[in-house]
Formats: sequence, C-alpha cells, structure tokens
Amino acid sequence: MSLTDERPDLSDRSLDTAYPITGEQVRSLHQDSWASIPGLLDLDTVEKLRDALLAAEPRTTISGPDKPPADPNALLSHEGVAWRDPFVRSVATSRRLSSAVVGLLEQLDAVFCQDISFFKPEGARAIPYHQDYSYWPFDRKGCVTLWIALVDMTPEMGPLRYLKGSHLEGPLGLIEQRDIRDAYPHLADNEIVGGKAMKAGDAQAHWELTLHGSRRNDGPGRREAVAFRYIRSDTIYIGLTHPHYDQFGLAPGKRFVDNDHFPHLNAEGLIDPSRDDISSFTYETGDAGEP
Ligand SMILES: O=C(O)CCC(=O)C(=O)O
Repeated sequence: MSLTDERPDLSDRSLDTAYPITGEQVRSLHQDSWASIPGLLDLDTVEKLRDALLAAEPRTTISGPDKPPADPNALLSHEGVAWRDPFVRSVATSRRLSSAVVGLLEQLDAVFCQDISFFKPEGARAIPYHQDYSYWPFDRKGCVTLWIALVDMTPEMGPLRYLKGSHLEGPLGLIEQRDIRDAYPHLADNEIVGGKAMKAGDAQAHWELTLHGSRRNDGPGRREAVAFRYIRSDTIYIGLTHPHYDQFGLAPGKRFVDNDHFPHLNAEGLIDPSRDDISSFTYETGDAGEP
C-alpha cells in the first residue's frame, strides 16, 4: 500500500472514502506506541454512532432492584454493539476505517474483533495506565485500537493518553485497577503522549501492548468515545475467558478469520459482504472485562 504525503486532504470524510494514512502516522504507531488520526469520521456519522450506542443495552448494569443506587460518576460502557446494530457494524467495517487499519498495521488485511464505548461523566475517575493484551484471547501481538472521539474534548475531559514507547516492553501482565507503573517503576520515565484536545470524529490509534489510560474527567461535560479493535488475520484464539469472545463458538487453536462472526477486511472494506450477517445472532451483554 502506498502511503500519502504529510498533509493529506481530509475534506471528504464519508465512510466510502479511504483514509489517507501517512508515513508519519505509521512511524508514530510503530515507534511511539500511538498515532493521532484526525478527521476520521464526519459529524453525521458520529451523531448516528452515538445514538446507536446509547440505544444499546450497556455493558455494566448501572442500577436495578438488586443493585446499589446508580453512581452518577460511573463509566457507561457498551460492548459488542456491532454484533447487534447494523449501522455500528457498517462503520467498523467501512472502507474509511478498514483502509486506516490495514495502513497502520502495514498488512493487506485485518479482522474486526470488538467494539467498546467509554462514556465518562464529568467527575468520573481516572482509568489507570494498563495494557489490554493480558485480558484478551489472542496468541500474538498486532491488535490495533481506533479510539474515536464522539464529542469535542478538552484536555481536562481526559482524552486517551499513552506511555511513549511502552509497547516495546512486551507483555507486562498486571490486570488490576491499579497504575501498572506501581509494579514496573522504570516506566515512570516514559514520556506521556496523547491526551490533547480532540474534535468529534478525530481518532487515536494504539496497540494492545501500549500502556494507556485517561485522567479524571474535569469537564465540561461527558467524555464520550468508542474503541473499535482489529487483529491481524493470522491471529489464533487461545481460549482465555472473556465476556465478549466467549459468545462466538470459537475453538482454541483456530484462527478468528475462519469464524463467520468476525468480519474480514482489506483496504476496501469487507472482503465478502455476503458472509457478514448479524440478523440471527443474539449478543449477551456482560459485566466484566477490560477497564
Ligand atoms: O477511554 C478510556 O479512558 C479507556 C480506553 C481503554 O482503556 C481502551 O480503549 O482500551
């Protein structure tokens, strides 16, 4: 795939238009652990995406007859909406996002594997620096997340931020609600990158090995983002329990790309749209998983 120059034209942001990934964005992801992807989606798509996520049953039941009263500061999160809502799936598998992903991965193809939203009300606590790798049933590295802002964000609202170069550490293992730097003090020297103001429709990319987190939301307003995640097409399922991946009848030792529930993409979008059908699938929302 040929990469574009450093000042790409981002005026047409429609889902059918390829995203012009630059050499600098590839370099940044592969060397610095993250990349800024401005102007990924247009505002119309962002609004529809937001509405579809908010209409879906959330991942964590916030309150109910046998639950404590709702915490107004709790994270609101929706997972697997692309396995329930055709519009969310069409965005995740669009030419726009697929072209960005394969360009960033420097691969010919990829597999869309998960969506999860992170809506943090004003006052919501920080999400400590962590790696996602240890939560997931993948045999290899190479999963990229597109973290997309669904509202304009000030730095005080806590856009996602990263420890520069941290993916080069390899797997670090700690899966607790605790800053991973407690266990690996040398990481205190890593520069913090990202976390700057973003416009709705802007995105950032990171690896599953990138240490990432977000500060407390000091406002103004709810910080709303959705993460779409993509793996390499040679990734094999290892059987690790996870509320999302447990649902698809995956067999340990087999590739995700050979399971019909996971869309196979190239730079143009879905490779075989006739294989992609969620109409008869029932998705169960879970309560646990990564932060
Ligand atoms: O949105 C956040 O603050 C956390 C996001 C996150 O942990 C992720 O995308 O893996």
